[in-house]
Amino acid sequence: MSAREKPSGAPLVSILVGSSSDAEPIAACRRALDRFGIPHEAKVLSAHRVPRELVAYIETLEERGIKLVIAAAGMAAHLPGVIAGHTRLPVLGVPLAAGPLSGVDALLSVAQMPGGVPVACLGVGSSGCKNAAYLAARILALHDNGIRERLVAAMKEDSDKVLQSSLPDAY
Ligand code: RP5
Repeated sequence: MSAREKPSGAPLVSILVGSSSDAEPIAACRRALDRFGIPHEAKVLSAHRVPRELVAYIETLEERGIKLVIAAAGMAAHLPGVIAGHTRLPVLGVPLAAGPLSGVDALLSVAQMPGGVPVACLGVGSSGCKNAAYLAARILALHDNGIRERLVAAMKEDSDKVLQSSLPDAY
């Protein structure tokens, strides 16, 4: 499947962000999921601004066949933790660099979950969003050969790119 082609079928991954202002970093996640052929849906739902609507949405996930959730938010980023409190699906949390603390606030909020309510915390920003997609692919590949094959191919492409790269002669 080409990087631009949208995977078809019922969504396996739900992507949630806290605000439409999070669109740019989360695009890296969506592109990587497309590359792995993983159908996904993406929504804006804030744990602070629309808490009731968020919970109502989380309650639909399992019955619709969603296998895991990727949740990204900035500032006092409670979105991944609140989701983890309302579902038994794995939650991958991405802290985003929004506001005056450039993501340190969100990093601590997403990483420091109390025992028994796990959120797998990725790095801050776009690279964390991209890694959330790669981690989702690794998890889904355990039971899906198609995803496993596309993941292996993508990892090979990534490695080849490094091996074919070089530094310019002038420095
Ligand atoms: C968080 O607050 C969002 O995830 C976003 O990263 C940040 C700022 O949101 P806006 O004020 O731009 O809507 O909830």
